[in-house]
Amino acid sequence: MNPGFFEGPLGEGMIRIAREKGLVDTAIIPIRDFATDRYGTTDDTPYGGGAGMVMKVDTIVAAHGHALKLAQGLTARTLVTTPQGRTLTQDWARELAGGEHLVLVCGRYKGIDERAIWALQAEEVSIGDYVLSGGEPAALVILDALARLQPGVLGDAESAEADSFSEALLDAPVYTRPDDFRGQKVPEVLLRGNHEEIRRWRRREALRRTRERRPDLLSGRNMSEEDRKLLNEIEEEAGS
Ligand code: 6GU
Repeated sequence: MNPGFFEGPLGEGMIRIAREKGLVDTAIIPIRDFATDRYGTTDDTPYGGGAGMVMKVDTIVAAHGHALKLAQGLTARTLVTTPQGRTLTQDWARELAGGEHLVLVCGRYKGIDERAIWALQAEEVSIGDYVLSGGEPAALVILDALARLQPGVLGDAESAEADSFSEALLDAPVYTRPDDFRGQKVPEVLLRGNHEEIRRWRRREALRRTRERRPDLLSGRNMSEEDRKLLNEIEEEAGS
């Protein structure tokens, strides 16, 4: 793992705000510090041959032991980043954010010795169906997703918003000044200032986008009377 990778991102944006408010505490543990030889070896060639290197189980277990010591008795959960893992979702993020302490082990592309998963009692996490060269960017993604869910990190308005994503709908489009950009106009309804009309419009556009871009999010869903009605209107429009 490359500790320098984290310096910039931890000092910016949402994660920085959460840390400054004392709502999130982070520690970067360079795995190399726990190498068992004097050359700082953290990986080795795979048994059975093949390309790439595999992270050594003894090193990982030692570094993990240190991470648990830093947790000072808090209940810790361990995640290992890997494209083979369970995909992170907002539901899982919410569950993880509610935990006391998280240890994130950044795997490298070829992976870590399988025995480390069991030794650490770890869960494997992926952030999507594509391959990163290392788990570090994935760890930052996970950290951002969890930091913004800590109570007090977001303002009230935003956190109410965050709750609305628990509905797993895509957002309606948003606009700001000017109301006419090279002939592209902001939808009238947003300029009129009728709040009930705006709420309904946003709901309709959220449903429309979700239907167009992520129909999978709508399929297994309990729909309110209003949503059903709006979706019917959308479907009639689309059909005609
Ligand atoms: Cl968590 N790690 C790596 N190396 N690649 C990934 C990933 C994680 N999630 C998607 N691709």
